[in-house]
Amino acid sequence: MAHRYRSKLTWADVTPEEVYLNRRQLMTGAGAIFGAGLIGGGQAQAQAALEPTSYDDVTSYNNFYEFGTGKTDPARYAHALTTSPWSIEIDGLVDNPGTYSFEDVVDGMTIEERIYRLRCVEAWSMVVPWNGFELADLLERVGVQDGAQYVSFETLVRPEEMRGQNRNTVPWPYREGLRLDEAMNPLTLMATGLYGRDLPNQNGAPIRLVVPWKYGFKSIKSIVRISLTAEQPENTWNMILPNEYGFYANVNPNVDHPRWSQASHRVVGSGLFGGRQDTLMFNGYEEEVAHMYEGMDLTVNY
Ligand SMILES: Nc1nc2c(c(=O)[nH]1)N[C@H]1C(S)=C(S)[C@@H](COP(=O)(O)O)O[C@H]1N2
Ligand SMILES: [Mo]
Repeated sequence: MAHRYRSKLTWADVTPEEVYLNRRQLMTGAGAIFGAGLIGGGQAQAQAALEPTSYDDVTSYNNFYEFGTGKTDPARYAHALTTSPWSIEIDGLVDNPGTYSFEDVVDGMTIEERIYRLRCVEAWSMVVPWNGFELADLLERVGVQDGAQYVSFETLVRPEEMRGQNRNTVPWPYREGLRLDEAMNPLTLMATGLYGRDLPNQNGAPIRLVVPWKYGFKSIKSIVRISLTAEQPENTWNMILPNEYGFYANVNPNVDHPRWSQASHRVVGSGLFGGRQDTLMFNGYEEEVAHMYEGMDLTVNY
């Protein structure tokens, strides 16, 4: 496979700063570490000062309306979900459409660790060490046809196991979408685990999307359908509240939500540097993704 620039945080970036700086001094060519890091210069320093959100917080403070609207509902009720067997329908403008088992999808994929900040539109954030593969690798395997311009995703509908689906809080299935170039961006991950373990049900087992430069609602969980389309697909929060949530949902500290500021966020958990943090353009991933939005008015395409 052709070499592709892979940009990711490493454990070094999220180790408490003092430990990290000591480790750096022991390494030769330490500059390369920062150079290969997520973002350069002063922002890299800010990233280095982060520590990953604890496993407990990542798995007990969740949004997953299929199990209820409370932050602790998913951890309480998602165990009821059967995640094996699991199949994913891949259809639309692809060379090899079909129903793939979870095992088929993961087989042959390179599972890597990606430590990403997740920024919810509700103005809180976490740092999560995900395990997964690039969506681009899956799309290349199924063969994207000419004319495909978007990718849409759907979550499972199974009210017997997903108790929140017995209420019409959102129109089921939960759905999301990306422009094809966004889907092919090397940062876009299909996550199958976190902290080196299988994905807990409350985090979207057995497979979910992670798009770190977009608000968390784009990162759809427990995916059962992926479609390649010519038209821009619908996405759940835009369907419900179009004036508050757009299709793009790029993290942007300069475009406030109609009901609250997006300039800063609360860091979930009691980490070393917990508290509030300034929100960065594209959630800190500007270097990797800003080129995709050149010429677009991000206050219109919010
Ligand atoms: N199917 C589905 N996916 C979903 C959601 C949801 O309610 N249903 N919530 C989204 C929101 S708002 C956020 S912030 C993230 C939270 O991911 P986490 O619980 O793993 O931190 O999942 C997103 N994916
Ligand atoms: Mo969210």
